Amino acid sequence: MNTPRTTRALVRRPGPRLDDGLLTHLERIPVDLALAEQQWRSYVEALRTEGWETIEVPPADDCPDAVFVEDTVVVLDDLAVISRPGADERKPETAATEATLAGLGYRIARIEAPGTLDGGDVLKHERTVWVGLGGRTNSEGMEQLAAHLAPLGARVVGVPVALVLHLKSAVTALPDGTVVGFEPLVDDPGAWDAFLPVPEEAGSHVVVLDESAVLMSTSAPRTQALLEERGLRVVAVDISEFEKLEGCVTCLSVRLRG
Ligand code: CIR
Repeated sequence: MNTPRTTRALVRRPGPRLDDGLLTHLERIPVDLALAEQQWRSYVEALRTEGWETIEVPPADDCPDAVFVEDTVVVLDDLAVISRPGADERKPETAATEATLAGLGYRIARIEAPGTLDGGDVLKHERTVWVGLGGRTNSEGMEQLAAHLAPLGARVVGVPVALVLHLKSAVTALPDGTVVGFEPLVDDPGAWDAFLPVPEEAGSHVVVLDESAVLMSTSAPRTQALLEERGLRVVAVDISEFEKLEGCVTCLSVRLRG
């Protein structure tokens, strides 16, 4: 891209209790904390290399899952909708995200009880916002999000999520809006007009870097090749320690545009 970009991303460094992170669908495998810290630094460095300014949300060392900062907020234009995580252990994570975004000048809205919503359940492409309804996000949370986003012209669509933790554990969108997912773990592949099956679970997870590039995990080499054949440039990072905790590349940042 030749035009200057004003893209920023929130990140949050892993804390000392990372190994106590919640698990829903996976058996626990011990996390190597030093390796996780190194992988996190490489992830942040990859974003920076791609032209993203990274902004750290202050750490929440009492919250093992705080590194998965995506779950604490949904940002559209100048509005930050602070989430209300479905897992009680994660509810304290949102305060510092809110303070950080307020400090950056974002308007703040909040998901309130009895609504619950994790940012990982929210997939956006242009003005369409799909919300995964499953273990973490309920219909009250989705309706509150829809009310906050409606003035910005966004259309919210609910989709079921039962086979994985979050909607974005199952599907994400390529820069052109094509939704990618590993079909055995997608509850309703028919929910999207343009759906591209990928051959690996981790291939479902892409972070859009720009119109022609995505960030992915090194755990999905066959999907990487598939996307490169489609003309995309793929930046691959090793996030094995976060994958042990049901995390993926999307969960580790919140992209802010504009
Ligand atoms: C959790 O269960 O909440 C964390 N161990 C993993 C969260 C991953 N976040 C995401 O998919 N957006």
